[in-house]
Amino acid sequence: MNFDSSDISSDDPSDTASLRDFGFSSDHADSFSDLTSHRPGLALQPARVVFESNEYYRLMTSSGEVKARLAGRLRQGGTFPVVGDWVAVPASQEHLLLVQEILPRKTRLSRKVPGEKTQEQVVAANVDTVFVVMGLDGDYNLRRLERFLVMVQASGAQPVVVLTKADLHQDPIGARLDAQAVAPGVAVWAVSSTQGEGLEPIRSQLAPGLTVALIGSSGAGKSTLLNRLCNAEVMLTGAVRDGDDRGRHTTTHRQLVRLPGGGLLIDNPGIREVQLWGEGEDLAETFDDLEALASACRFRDCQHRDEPGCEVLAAIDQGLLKEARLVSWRTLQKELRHLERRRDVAASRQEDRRLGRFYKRVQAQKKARRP
Ligand SMILES: Nc1nc2c(ncn2[C@@H]2O[C@H](COP(=O)(O)OP(=O)(O)OP(=O)(O)O)[C@@H](O)[C@H]2O)c(=O)[nH]1
Ligand SMILES: [Mg+2]
Ligand SMILES: [Zn+2]
Repeated sequence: MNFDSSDISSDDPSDTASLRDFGFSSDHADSFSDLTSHRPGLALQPARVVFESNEYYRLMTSSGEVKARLAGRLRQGGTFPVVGDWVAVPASQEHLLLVQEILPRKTRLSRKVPGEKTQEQVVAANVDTVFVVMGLDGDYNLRRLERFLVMVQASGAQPVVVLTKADLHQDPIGARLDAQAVAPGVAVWAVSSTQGEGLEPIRSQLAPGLTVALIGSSGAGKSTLLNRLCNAEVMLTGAVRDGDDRGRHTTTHRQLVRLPGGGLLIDNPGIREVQLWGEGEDLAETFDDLEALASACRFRDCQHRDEPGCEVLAAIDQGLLKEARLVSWRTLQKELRHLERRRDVAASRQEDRRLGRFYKRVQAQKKARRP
């Protein structure tokens, strides 16, 4: 199927109108044409991944939802589609389609896989905005909030902080101000999803076709917020544990839901422990206040420990900057540097293995040529 951007303005509602509702743009149409032009024999159509669980996918196509799995070629290459991805699948009516191509991602929300492995896990793709959802109960933790913000900054999407359970907090306004202090330049909202309070700024943010992902700990109230914005029980929700307010990992798959107003919301399972996947520079925006101070320190390589003329320490002394924020910045910087080193090692190991295979092949060819 030849699919170019002029098709987007087609009046035929059975054609691309529904894809446009799911965020399909002329850029996507162009990359779809590029990607599929080298496979002329196969009639392909664009589709968006709206559900993923154990390599089983549901895709939105111009003629509705279809079920899909991954073509062997993609699996062998280790490339897996995630919710939010635009993909190419056969334009057929089969019961189960095989995903043939993944279109280049505009943004990718990633973290390091849990455990020791130095490997990226893409959580969601082609996300415009990420709501970092945090409950104003035992879940409220500014250091974890900073971590989530760095994760979003590294993705290329716009972060927004949504503090839920405002009805459970004695001073939600104070909590919101404290959160704002660690999120310079980021919108911070406090809401009660159960009572339906404070949701207006969120609703107005969710423009038709805009993709928003929800991330946060288990029990933060991501699915409850989604249900409230949908005015329907789309996702299951589950009570948090007494004592520590931790959730029970109620949501176990990722899903993209279209809201009545046209916005697109991706619900995710709760993140147990945010391990970053990014680079040192990804700290710059989240720690904009601190980095601005640091650039005015007398020494360019100031460590902000006890050096004379240190603007960071001066700001802490004057009560303009919390020391905890400096500690947090150091911790995250150390973690990202460590990750960069591990990634270099992993890349050189991969290169060694590639060379190893190459030499083996050469040896085998030599042997075969010997009389
Ligand atoms: N009081 C109050 N409770 C809320 C609010 N939002 C969510 N909850 C409750 O918090 C609990 C957890 O909510 P969920 O929406 O399941 O949390 P989640 O973030 O989706 O959790 P996982 O799916 O495990 O990641 C449920 O009992 C909700 O009723 C709120 O604004 N106020
Ligand atoms: Mg949930
Ligand atoms: Zn300094």
